[in-house]
Parts: sequence; C-alpha cells; structure tokens
Amino acid sequence: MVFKGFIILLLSILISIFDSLTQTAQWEFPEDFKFGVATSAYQIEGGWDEDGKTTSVWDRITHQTPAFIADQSSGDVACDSYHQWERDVEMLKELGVQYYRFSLAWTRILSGAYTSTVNQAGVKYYNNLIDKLIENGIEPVVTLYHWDMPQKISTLGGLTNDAWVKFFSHYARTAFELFGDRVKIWITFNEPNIICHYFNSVLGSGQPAYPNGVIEYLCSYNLLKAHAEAYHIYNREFRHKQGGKIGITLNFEWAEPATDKPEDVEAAERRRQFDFGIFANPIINFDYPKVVIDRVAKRSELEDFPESRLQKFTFAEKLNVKGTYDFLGLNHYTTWLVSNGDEASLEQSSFYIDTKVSRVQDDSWNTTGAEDNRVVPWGLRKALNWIKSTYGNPDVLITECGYSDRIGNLDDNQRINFYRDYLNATLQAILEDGVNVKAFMAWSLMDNFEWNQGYLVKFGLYHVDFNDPKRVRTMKDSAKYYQKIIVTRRLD
Ligand code: PNW
Repeated sequence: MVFKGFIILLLSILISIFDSLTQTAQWEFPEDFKFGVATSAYQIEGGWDEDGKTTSVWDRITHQTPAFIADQSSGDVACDSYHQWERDVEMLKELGVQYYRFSLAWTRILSGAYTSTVNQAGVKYYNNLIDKLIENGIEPVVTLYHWDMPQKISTLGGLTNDAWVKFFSHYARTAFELFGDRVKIWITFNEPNIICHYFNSVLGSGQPAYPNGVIEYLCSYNLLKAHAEAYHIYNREFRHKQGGKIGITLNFEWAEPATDKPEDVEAAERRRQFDFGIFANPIINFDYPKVVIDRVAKRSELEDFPESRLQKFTFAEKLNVKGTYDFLGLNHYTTWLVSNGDEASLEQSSFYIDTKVSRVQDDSWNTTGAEDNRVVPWGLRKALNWIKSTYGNPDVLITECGYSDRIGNLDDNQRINFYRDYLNATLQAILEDGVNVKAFMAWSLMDNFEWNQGYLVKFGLYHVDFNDPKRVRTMKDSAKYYQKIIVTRRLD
C-alpha cells in the first residue's frame, strides 16, 4: 500500500515536472521567428548632398520651411550613419539581431534629372553596409521607399502623376539588380496610408499639405500600381535567380469599438478598412473593400462630385494587383476607441471625412514619454488576429513597433515595459491564436530624426549624442533587455 502510494506520488511529481518543462519550452518564440530592429535612410544617414546624392523632398522641406519641423532641424547629418555605418553594424551585432531593416535613399543610388543614372558612390555605401551585415550573420530587410522622394519627381506631382509607376519601377529594378544577390527580403513602400493621407505635400503628391479627398485616392491608386509593378518585375526577372521575398509595410493602429452599439462596432470596422483594408484588400483579396467603395461614392455624391472620388481600378488592374505579396509588413504603435461620426459639412472633402468616425484614447491607458501614442498591448494582439481572419492568415513581419520619449535617458524602464508587453502580445497571437507572425523589428535601433518632431522625440534602443560630431551611440537599458530576449527567446 505504502509502496503503491509512493509510486503514485513519484509519478505525479514526474508528470508535473514534465508538464512544466514542456510548457516553458512551448512559451518561447518559435525557432524560425526573427528578431530585428529598424531604421530609415533619411532619419539616420545624413550626408544629404555627399558623393552625388541629389535632393529629396525632405531635404527641400527642411531647408525651405524649417518651421515645419518642431525644432527647426533637418536630417542633413542625423545620426551620420553615412559615415558611422560600421558602428551601426557593431551595435546590431551586440544586440544579436537576425534582421536589420533599413531603407535605401533613392536619391543616393540614382541621379540625373529623373533618376535614370546609377550613382556609383551611393551604391558603394549600400554594398559596404550589406556586405558587413552578411559577414556578421545579420540579414538585411530593405525598404525601397521610406518617404524620401526625389524632389524632381515631386515637382511632377509625385504619386498623383501616373508616371510615378515608371519612375518607381525603374528604381526598384535597379535596386534588385544591384543588391538582390544579397538582399532577400524587400519592402516596396513604408506606410502607404501615411504617404497618401497625412503629409501629402512632403511625402506623396507634391501638392500643398491639406487633406484632399481627390488627391488621397489618386495617390493610393498609383502607389498600389507601382507596388504591383515592382512585385511583377521581381517575379519575372529576379526571383528565379535570387530567391527572395517581396511585400509591403502597412501601418495599422487598432480600432476598437468605443461601445457595443452596432453603429460603433460598424464604425470601428469601417476605420480598419479605410486605414488598412484600402491597401491590403486589393493586394491580398480583390479590389478596395466594399465599405470604402460605397462610402466614398455616397459622400462624393453628397459633395456634388460627378462621380466617386475613389480612383477605381479596371478589372485588369485589379487582377494585376491581386496576389502581389509574399508577406505583409506591419507597423504598429497604438490603439484607438472608435465611434460612429456625424456627416461633416459638405464644404470639405477628405479621406478622414469619408471614414465618418471619431476616435479617442482611454485616459486609463499609459501614455508614452512623448505623450502621443498610448500603450495598449492587447491592441496589437487584436490587430494580428483581425489580419489573420480577414486575409487568410498571411505571413506577417512586424516591421516596426516602438516606444517614444523626450528625455532619451539610458535607464529607460518604460521602454522595457513596452517591449515586454508588446512582445508578450505577439507571443500570445502566435502561440494561442495561431497567427503567422514571423518577425518583430523594434523601432528603432537608435534615436534619430523623427520627421516633423525633429530630434525632440526619441525611439532608440541606443542613445545618440547629437551634439557630438561623431554622433556617439550608447546602449540604453532597453537595448540590454532586448539583447537578453534575443538570446533566451523568451519573456520573463
Ligand atoms: C512610422 N501616425 O511613422 C514611420 O515608419 C517611422 O519612420 C517613424 O519614425 C515611426 O513610425 C515613429 O513615428 C508613423 O501618426 C508616423 O499614426 C505617424 C503615424 C504612424 C506611424
């Protein structure tokens, strides 16, 4: 009897040890999951007119209209990565990341009035960087367009001119030719919705910076066509010999219904479709989302437009855009509570007015140190689940996620908490919900030029001393934390 009891006790102890072992083994990032960090050319490189680089819209706006930038600064020098790139690779090595996402400056690689000539010095810069990354076992994830449009192309109307498709295709093909032997993950555009809906003067169309419900859709249409063209070029001319992957990065702030009322639930879904679906649906499913088509048509009619302001695809174009992705890039920062909005005055017309929602953030959610984006980790999990169910569970690379502050302190505990919670949400989405998330890239490797916030808002895992001509970089505590997660592949 005693012996039997002993055996049972022993067995149950063994079972519970086995259980806890397998459970902890399971609560880890899957073997093929990659950790990385992200940056973009204009935000870090500097060297704005060196070695044959031509002017981009960001060079133009920072020089011509400094008031557009909160601290009247520019990316002329930024983190000086044009000269300090070896230090950047050292940091990546120190972090232990598998991926480094950066963008190419179109104006560094192609020169001439309409960017038809290869600029060897610019090519050499990226060759050096890419070679060094590979030498150190870090895979380059390369964005072709992270907002630094050649100024000349902007004066033609940028993305509102369909010649954009030709300019961009030429640039994309050149990049595949030059770097595709080593770069295996390509991203055509960073955040089309920001490009077309927010700063259209600087980023998209070359038109004045006011929301415009005609320009925004024209920009989206040409952007999707250019994306598809780049994808097909890769497919036809490069994939068989280079064997890489190509996708697009969309920005998605989760839209949570503010109440259970059907009109708010509907409004939240409308917002998701206007923000994300407008680009994801043509690429993954087919055509623009129905709610976008219907709503823009209705509003256009109220505004007395002769037809819908939404730039429609022909059937052939819909087919050509469909399926042009190997993965979906996701940038995620925050979450909003969304409710149904009123029909705005008919004097104005814009994408946001078309969306017909209002949104707020909950006061109980923690603010970031820069007080804009609130910290809502469950929003990331919901966004990932929505992508899974809306688009048939495509492979998702989280290409940006990060925390901002204004102090740039090295003991950045809030940023540590942020990464812990957002990485945990990612892990839940993978392990509990079966979402195909394949990578997480922290924004950003280091403090850098945060667009119209200049150097006031800091996202870095590394601090950068912008008063030092060498732009000395120092590891923050969050970098050490990320380093540890990358080694252990688990959260505490
Ligand atoms: C992303 N918003 O931009 C960009 O890809 C990065 O270049 C940038 O530095 C980073 O986020 C941090 O801001 C966004 O207003 C800009 O919703 C604005 C918004 C979202 C993303």
